Amino acid sequence: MLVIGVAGGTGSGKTTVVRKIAEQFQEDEVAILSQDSYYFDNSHLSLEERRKKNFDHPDSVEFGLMIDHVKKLQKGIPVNEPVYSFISCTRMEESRQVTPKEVLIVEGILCLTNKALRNLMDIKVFVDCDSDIRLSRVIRRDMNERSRNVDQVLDRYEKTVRPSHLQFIEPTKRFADIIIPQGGMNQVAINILTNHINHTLKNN
Ligand code: UZR
Ligand code: MG
Repeated sequence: MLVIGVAGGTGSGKTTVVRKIAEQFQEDEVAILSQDSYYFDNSHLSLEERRKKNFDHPDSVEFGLMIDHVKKLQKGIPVNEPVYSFISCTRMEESRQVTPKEVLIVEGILCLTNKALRNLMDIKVFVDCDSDIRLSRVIRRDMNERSRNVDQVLDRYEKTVRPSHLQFIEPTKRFADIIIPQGGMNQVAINILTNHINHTLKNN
C-alpha cells in the first residue's frame, strides 16, 4: 500500500487536491483518512468550552488512534474511522468503515506534525496557499457548513488559527517531498502526483 500524506493550512485546498487525485483512480483503488475525524471527543465539556478549544494545536488530535488505523490498513485490516461533528465539536455515535486499498491518502492540517505518522508515509505533500485566500475561504466555509458567524470565525482566526498555523503547520513544509502552490487549482501538480502514483502502483 502506498501512503500519501497531504497537509497544509486550513482553507488551502487540501480536500480539493485529495478529491481530484482520488477521481483519477477507481473507487476500489484509493482509501482516504481525514485528520478532521480524529479530533478528540470533547463531549465532557460544555458547548461553550468546546468551542473555545484550540483545534489547530497538535494536542487536539488523537494521533495514537490515527497511527493505529494507518498501521492496520497497511496490514490489510479494515478500520472504523470516527465521525466528528464540527457543529457540536464532538464525536458522533457512528463510525465509518475504511477498507484497505492500494493507495491510502491521509489528509489534514496537522498530519505532518507527528513524527510517527510521518514515518508511515511514502509521499508527503504540503498544499501551499496565501493566507488571505485561506481566510476568505474559511469565512465562507465555516459560515455555510460549520454554522459560525463572521465574528466567530475571525475571532478564532486571530486567537488560535493564525498563531497555530505559524507555530505548528507552516514549519511542516520542510518535511514535504512536494509543495503544491495554488492548491486545488494546480492541475499540473495534481497530474504529476497522479502519474507518480500510477507509476509506483505499476512497479509494485
Ligand atoms: P480543515 N475546527 C473547528 O472549527 N471546530 C472543531 O471542532 C474542530 C476543528 C477547525 C480548526 C481548523 N479550527 O482550523 C480546521 N478552527 O477545523 C481544520 N477554526 O479543518 O483542514 O478542513 O480546514
Ligand atoms: Mg478540508
